[in-house]
Amino acid sequence: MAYPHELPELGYDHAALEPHIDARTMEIHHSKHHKGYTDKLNAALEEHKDLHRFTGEQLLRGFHGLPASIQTAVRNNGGGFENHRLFWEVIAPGGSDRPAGDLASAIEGTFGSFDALKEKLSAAAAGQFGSGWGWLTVSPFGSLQVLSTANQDSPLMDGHTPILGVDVWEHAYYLKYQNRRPAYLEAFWNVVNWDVVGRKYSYVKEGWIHTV
Ligand code: MN3
Repeated sequence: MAYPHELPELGYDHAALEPHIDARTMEIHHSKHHKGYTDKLNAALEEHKDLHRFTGEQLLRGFHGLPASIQTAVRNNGGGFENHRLFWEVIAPGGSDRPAGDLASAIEGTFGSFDALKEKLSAAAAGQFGSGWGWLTVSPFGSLQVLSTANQDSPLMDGHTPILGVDVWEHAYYLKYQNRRPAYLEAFWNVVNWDVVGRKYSYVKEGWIHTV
């Protein structure tokens, strides 16, 4: 039973990503915004008992087969629930500050270099009009891809598995960076935990439907 979906623990202090992401932003982002998506997802699913056994990831992967009456709620709040869950994991303190092993090779093969990937993902995230996310995904065909989505749309809805995401809603950076989204994106690279991203890449490549 995946329902009721639970707000995941951060697993680290709100201040752990200072000075790049400030403690107050982390606190509000996790305990208010992410909690809000979680609660609204549960409220929307309450009457849909047949969907209670599915995880957020499964609901999003099967999005186009959901009853029309619940699609908007799953898209917005299920997306918000899963997107933030991934986000807290990939910015967890510790871990390597650059990709290694198979992921490093795949990044070099696909984008030319690690720096080229950073540039491409930053540009996608900076160029996302309004609220949304920038992503590094494994496409349905196994290749690495950079893309952006609007609002809380998840790459899972289109068969991609996100292994790295950056939240570019203003609530993710406004207190410290105000309107300077590019400055936030520059700081973001200092907090990415490449051990986590590499582990996710390995799971996907091994054909797992991961929820790590
Ligand atoms: Mn957010």
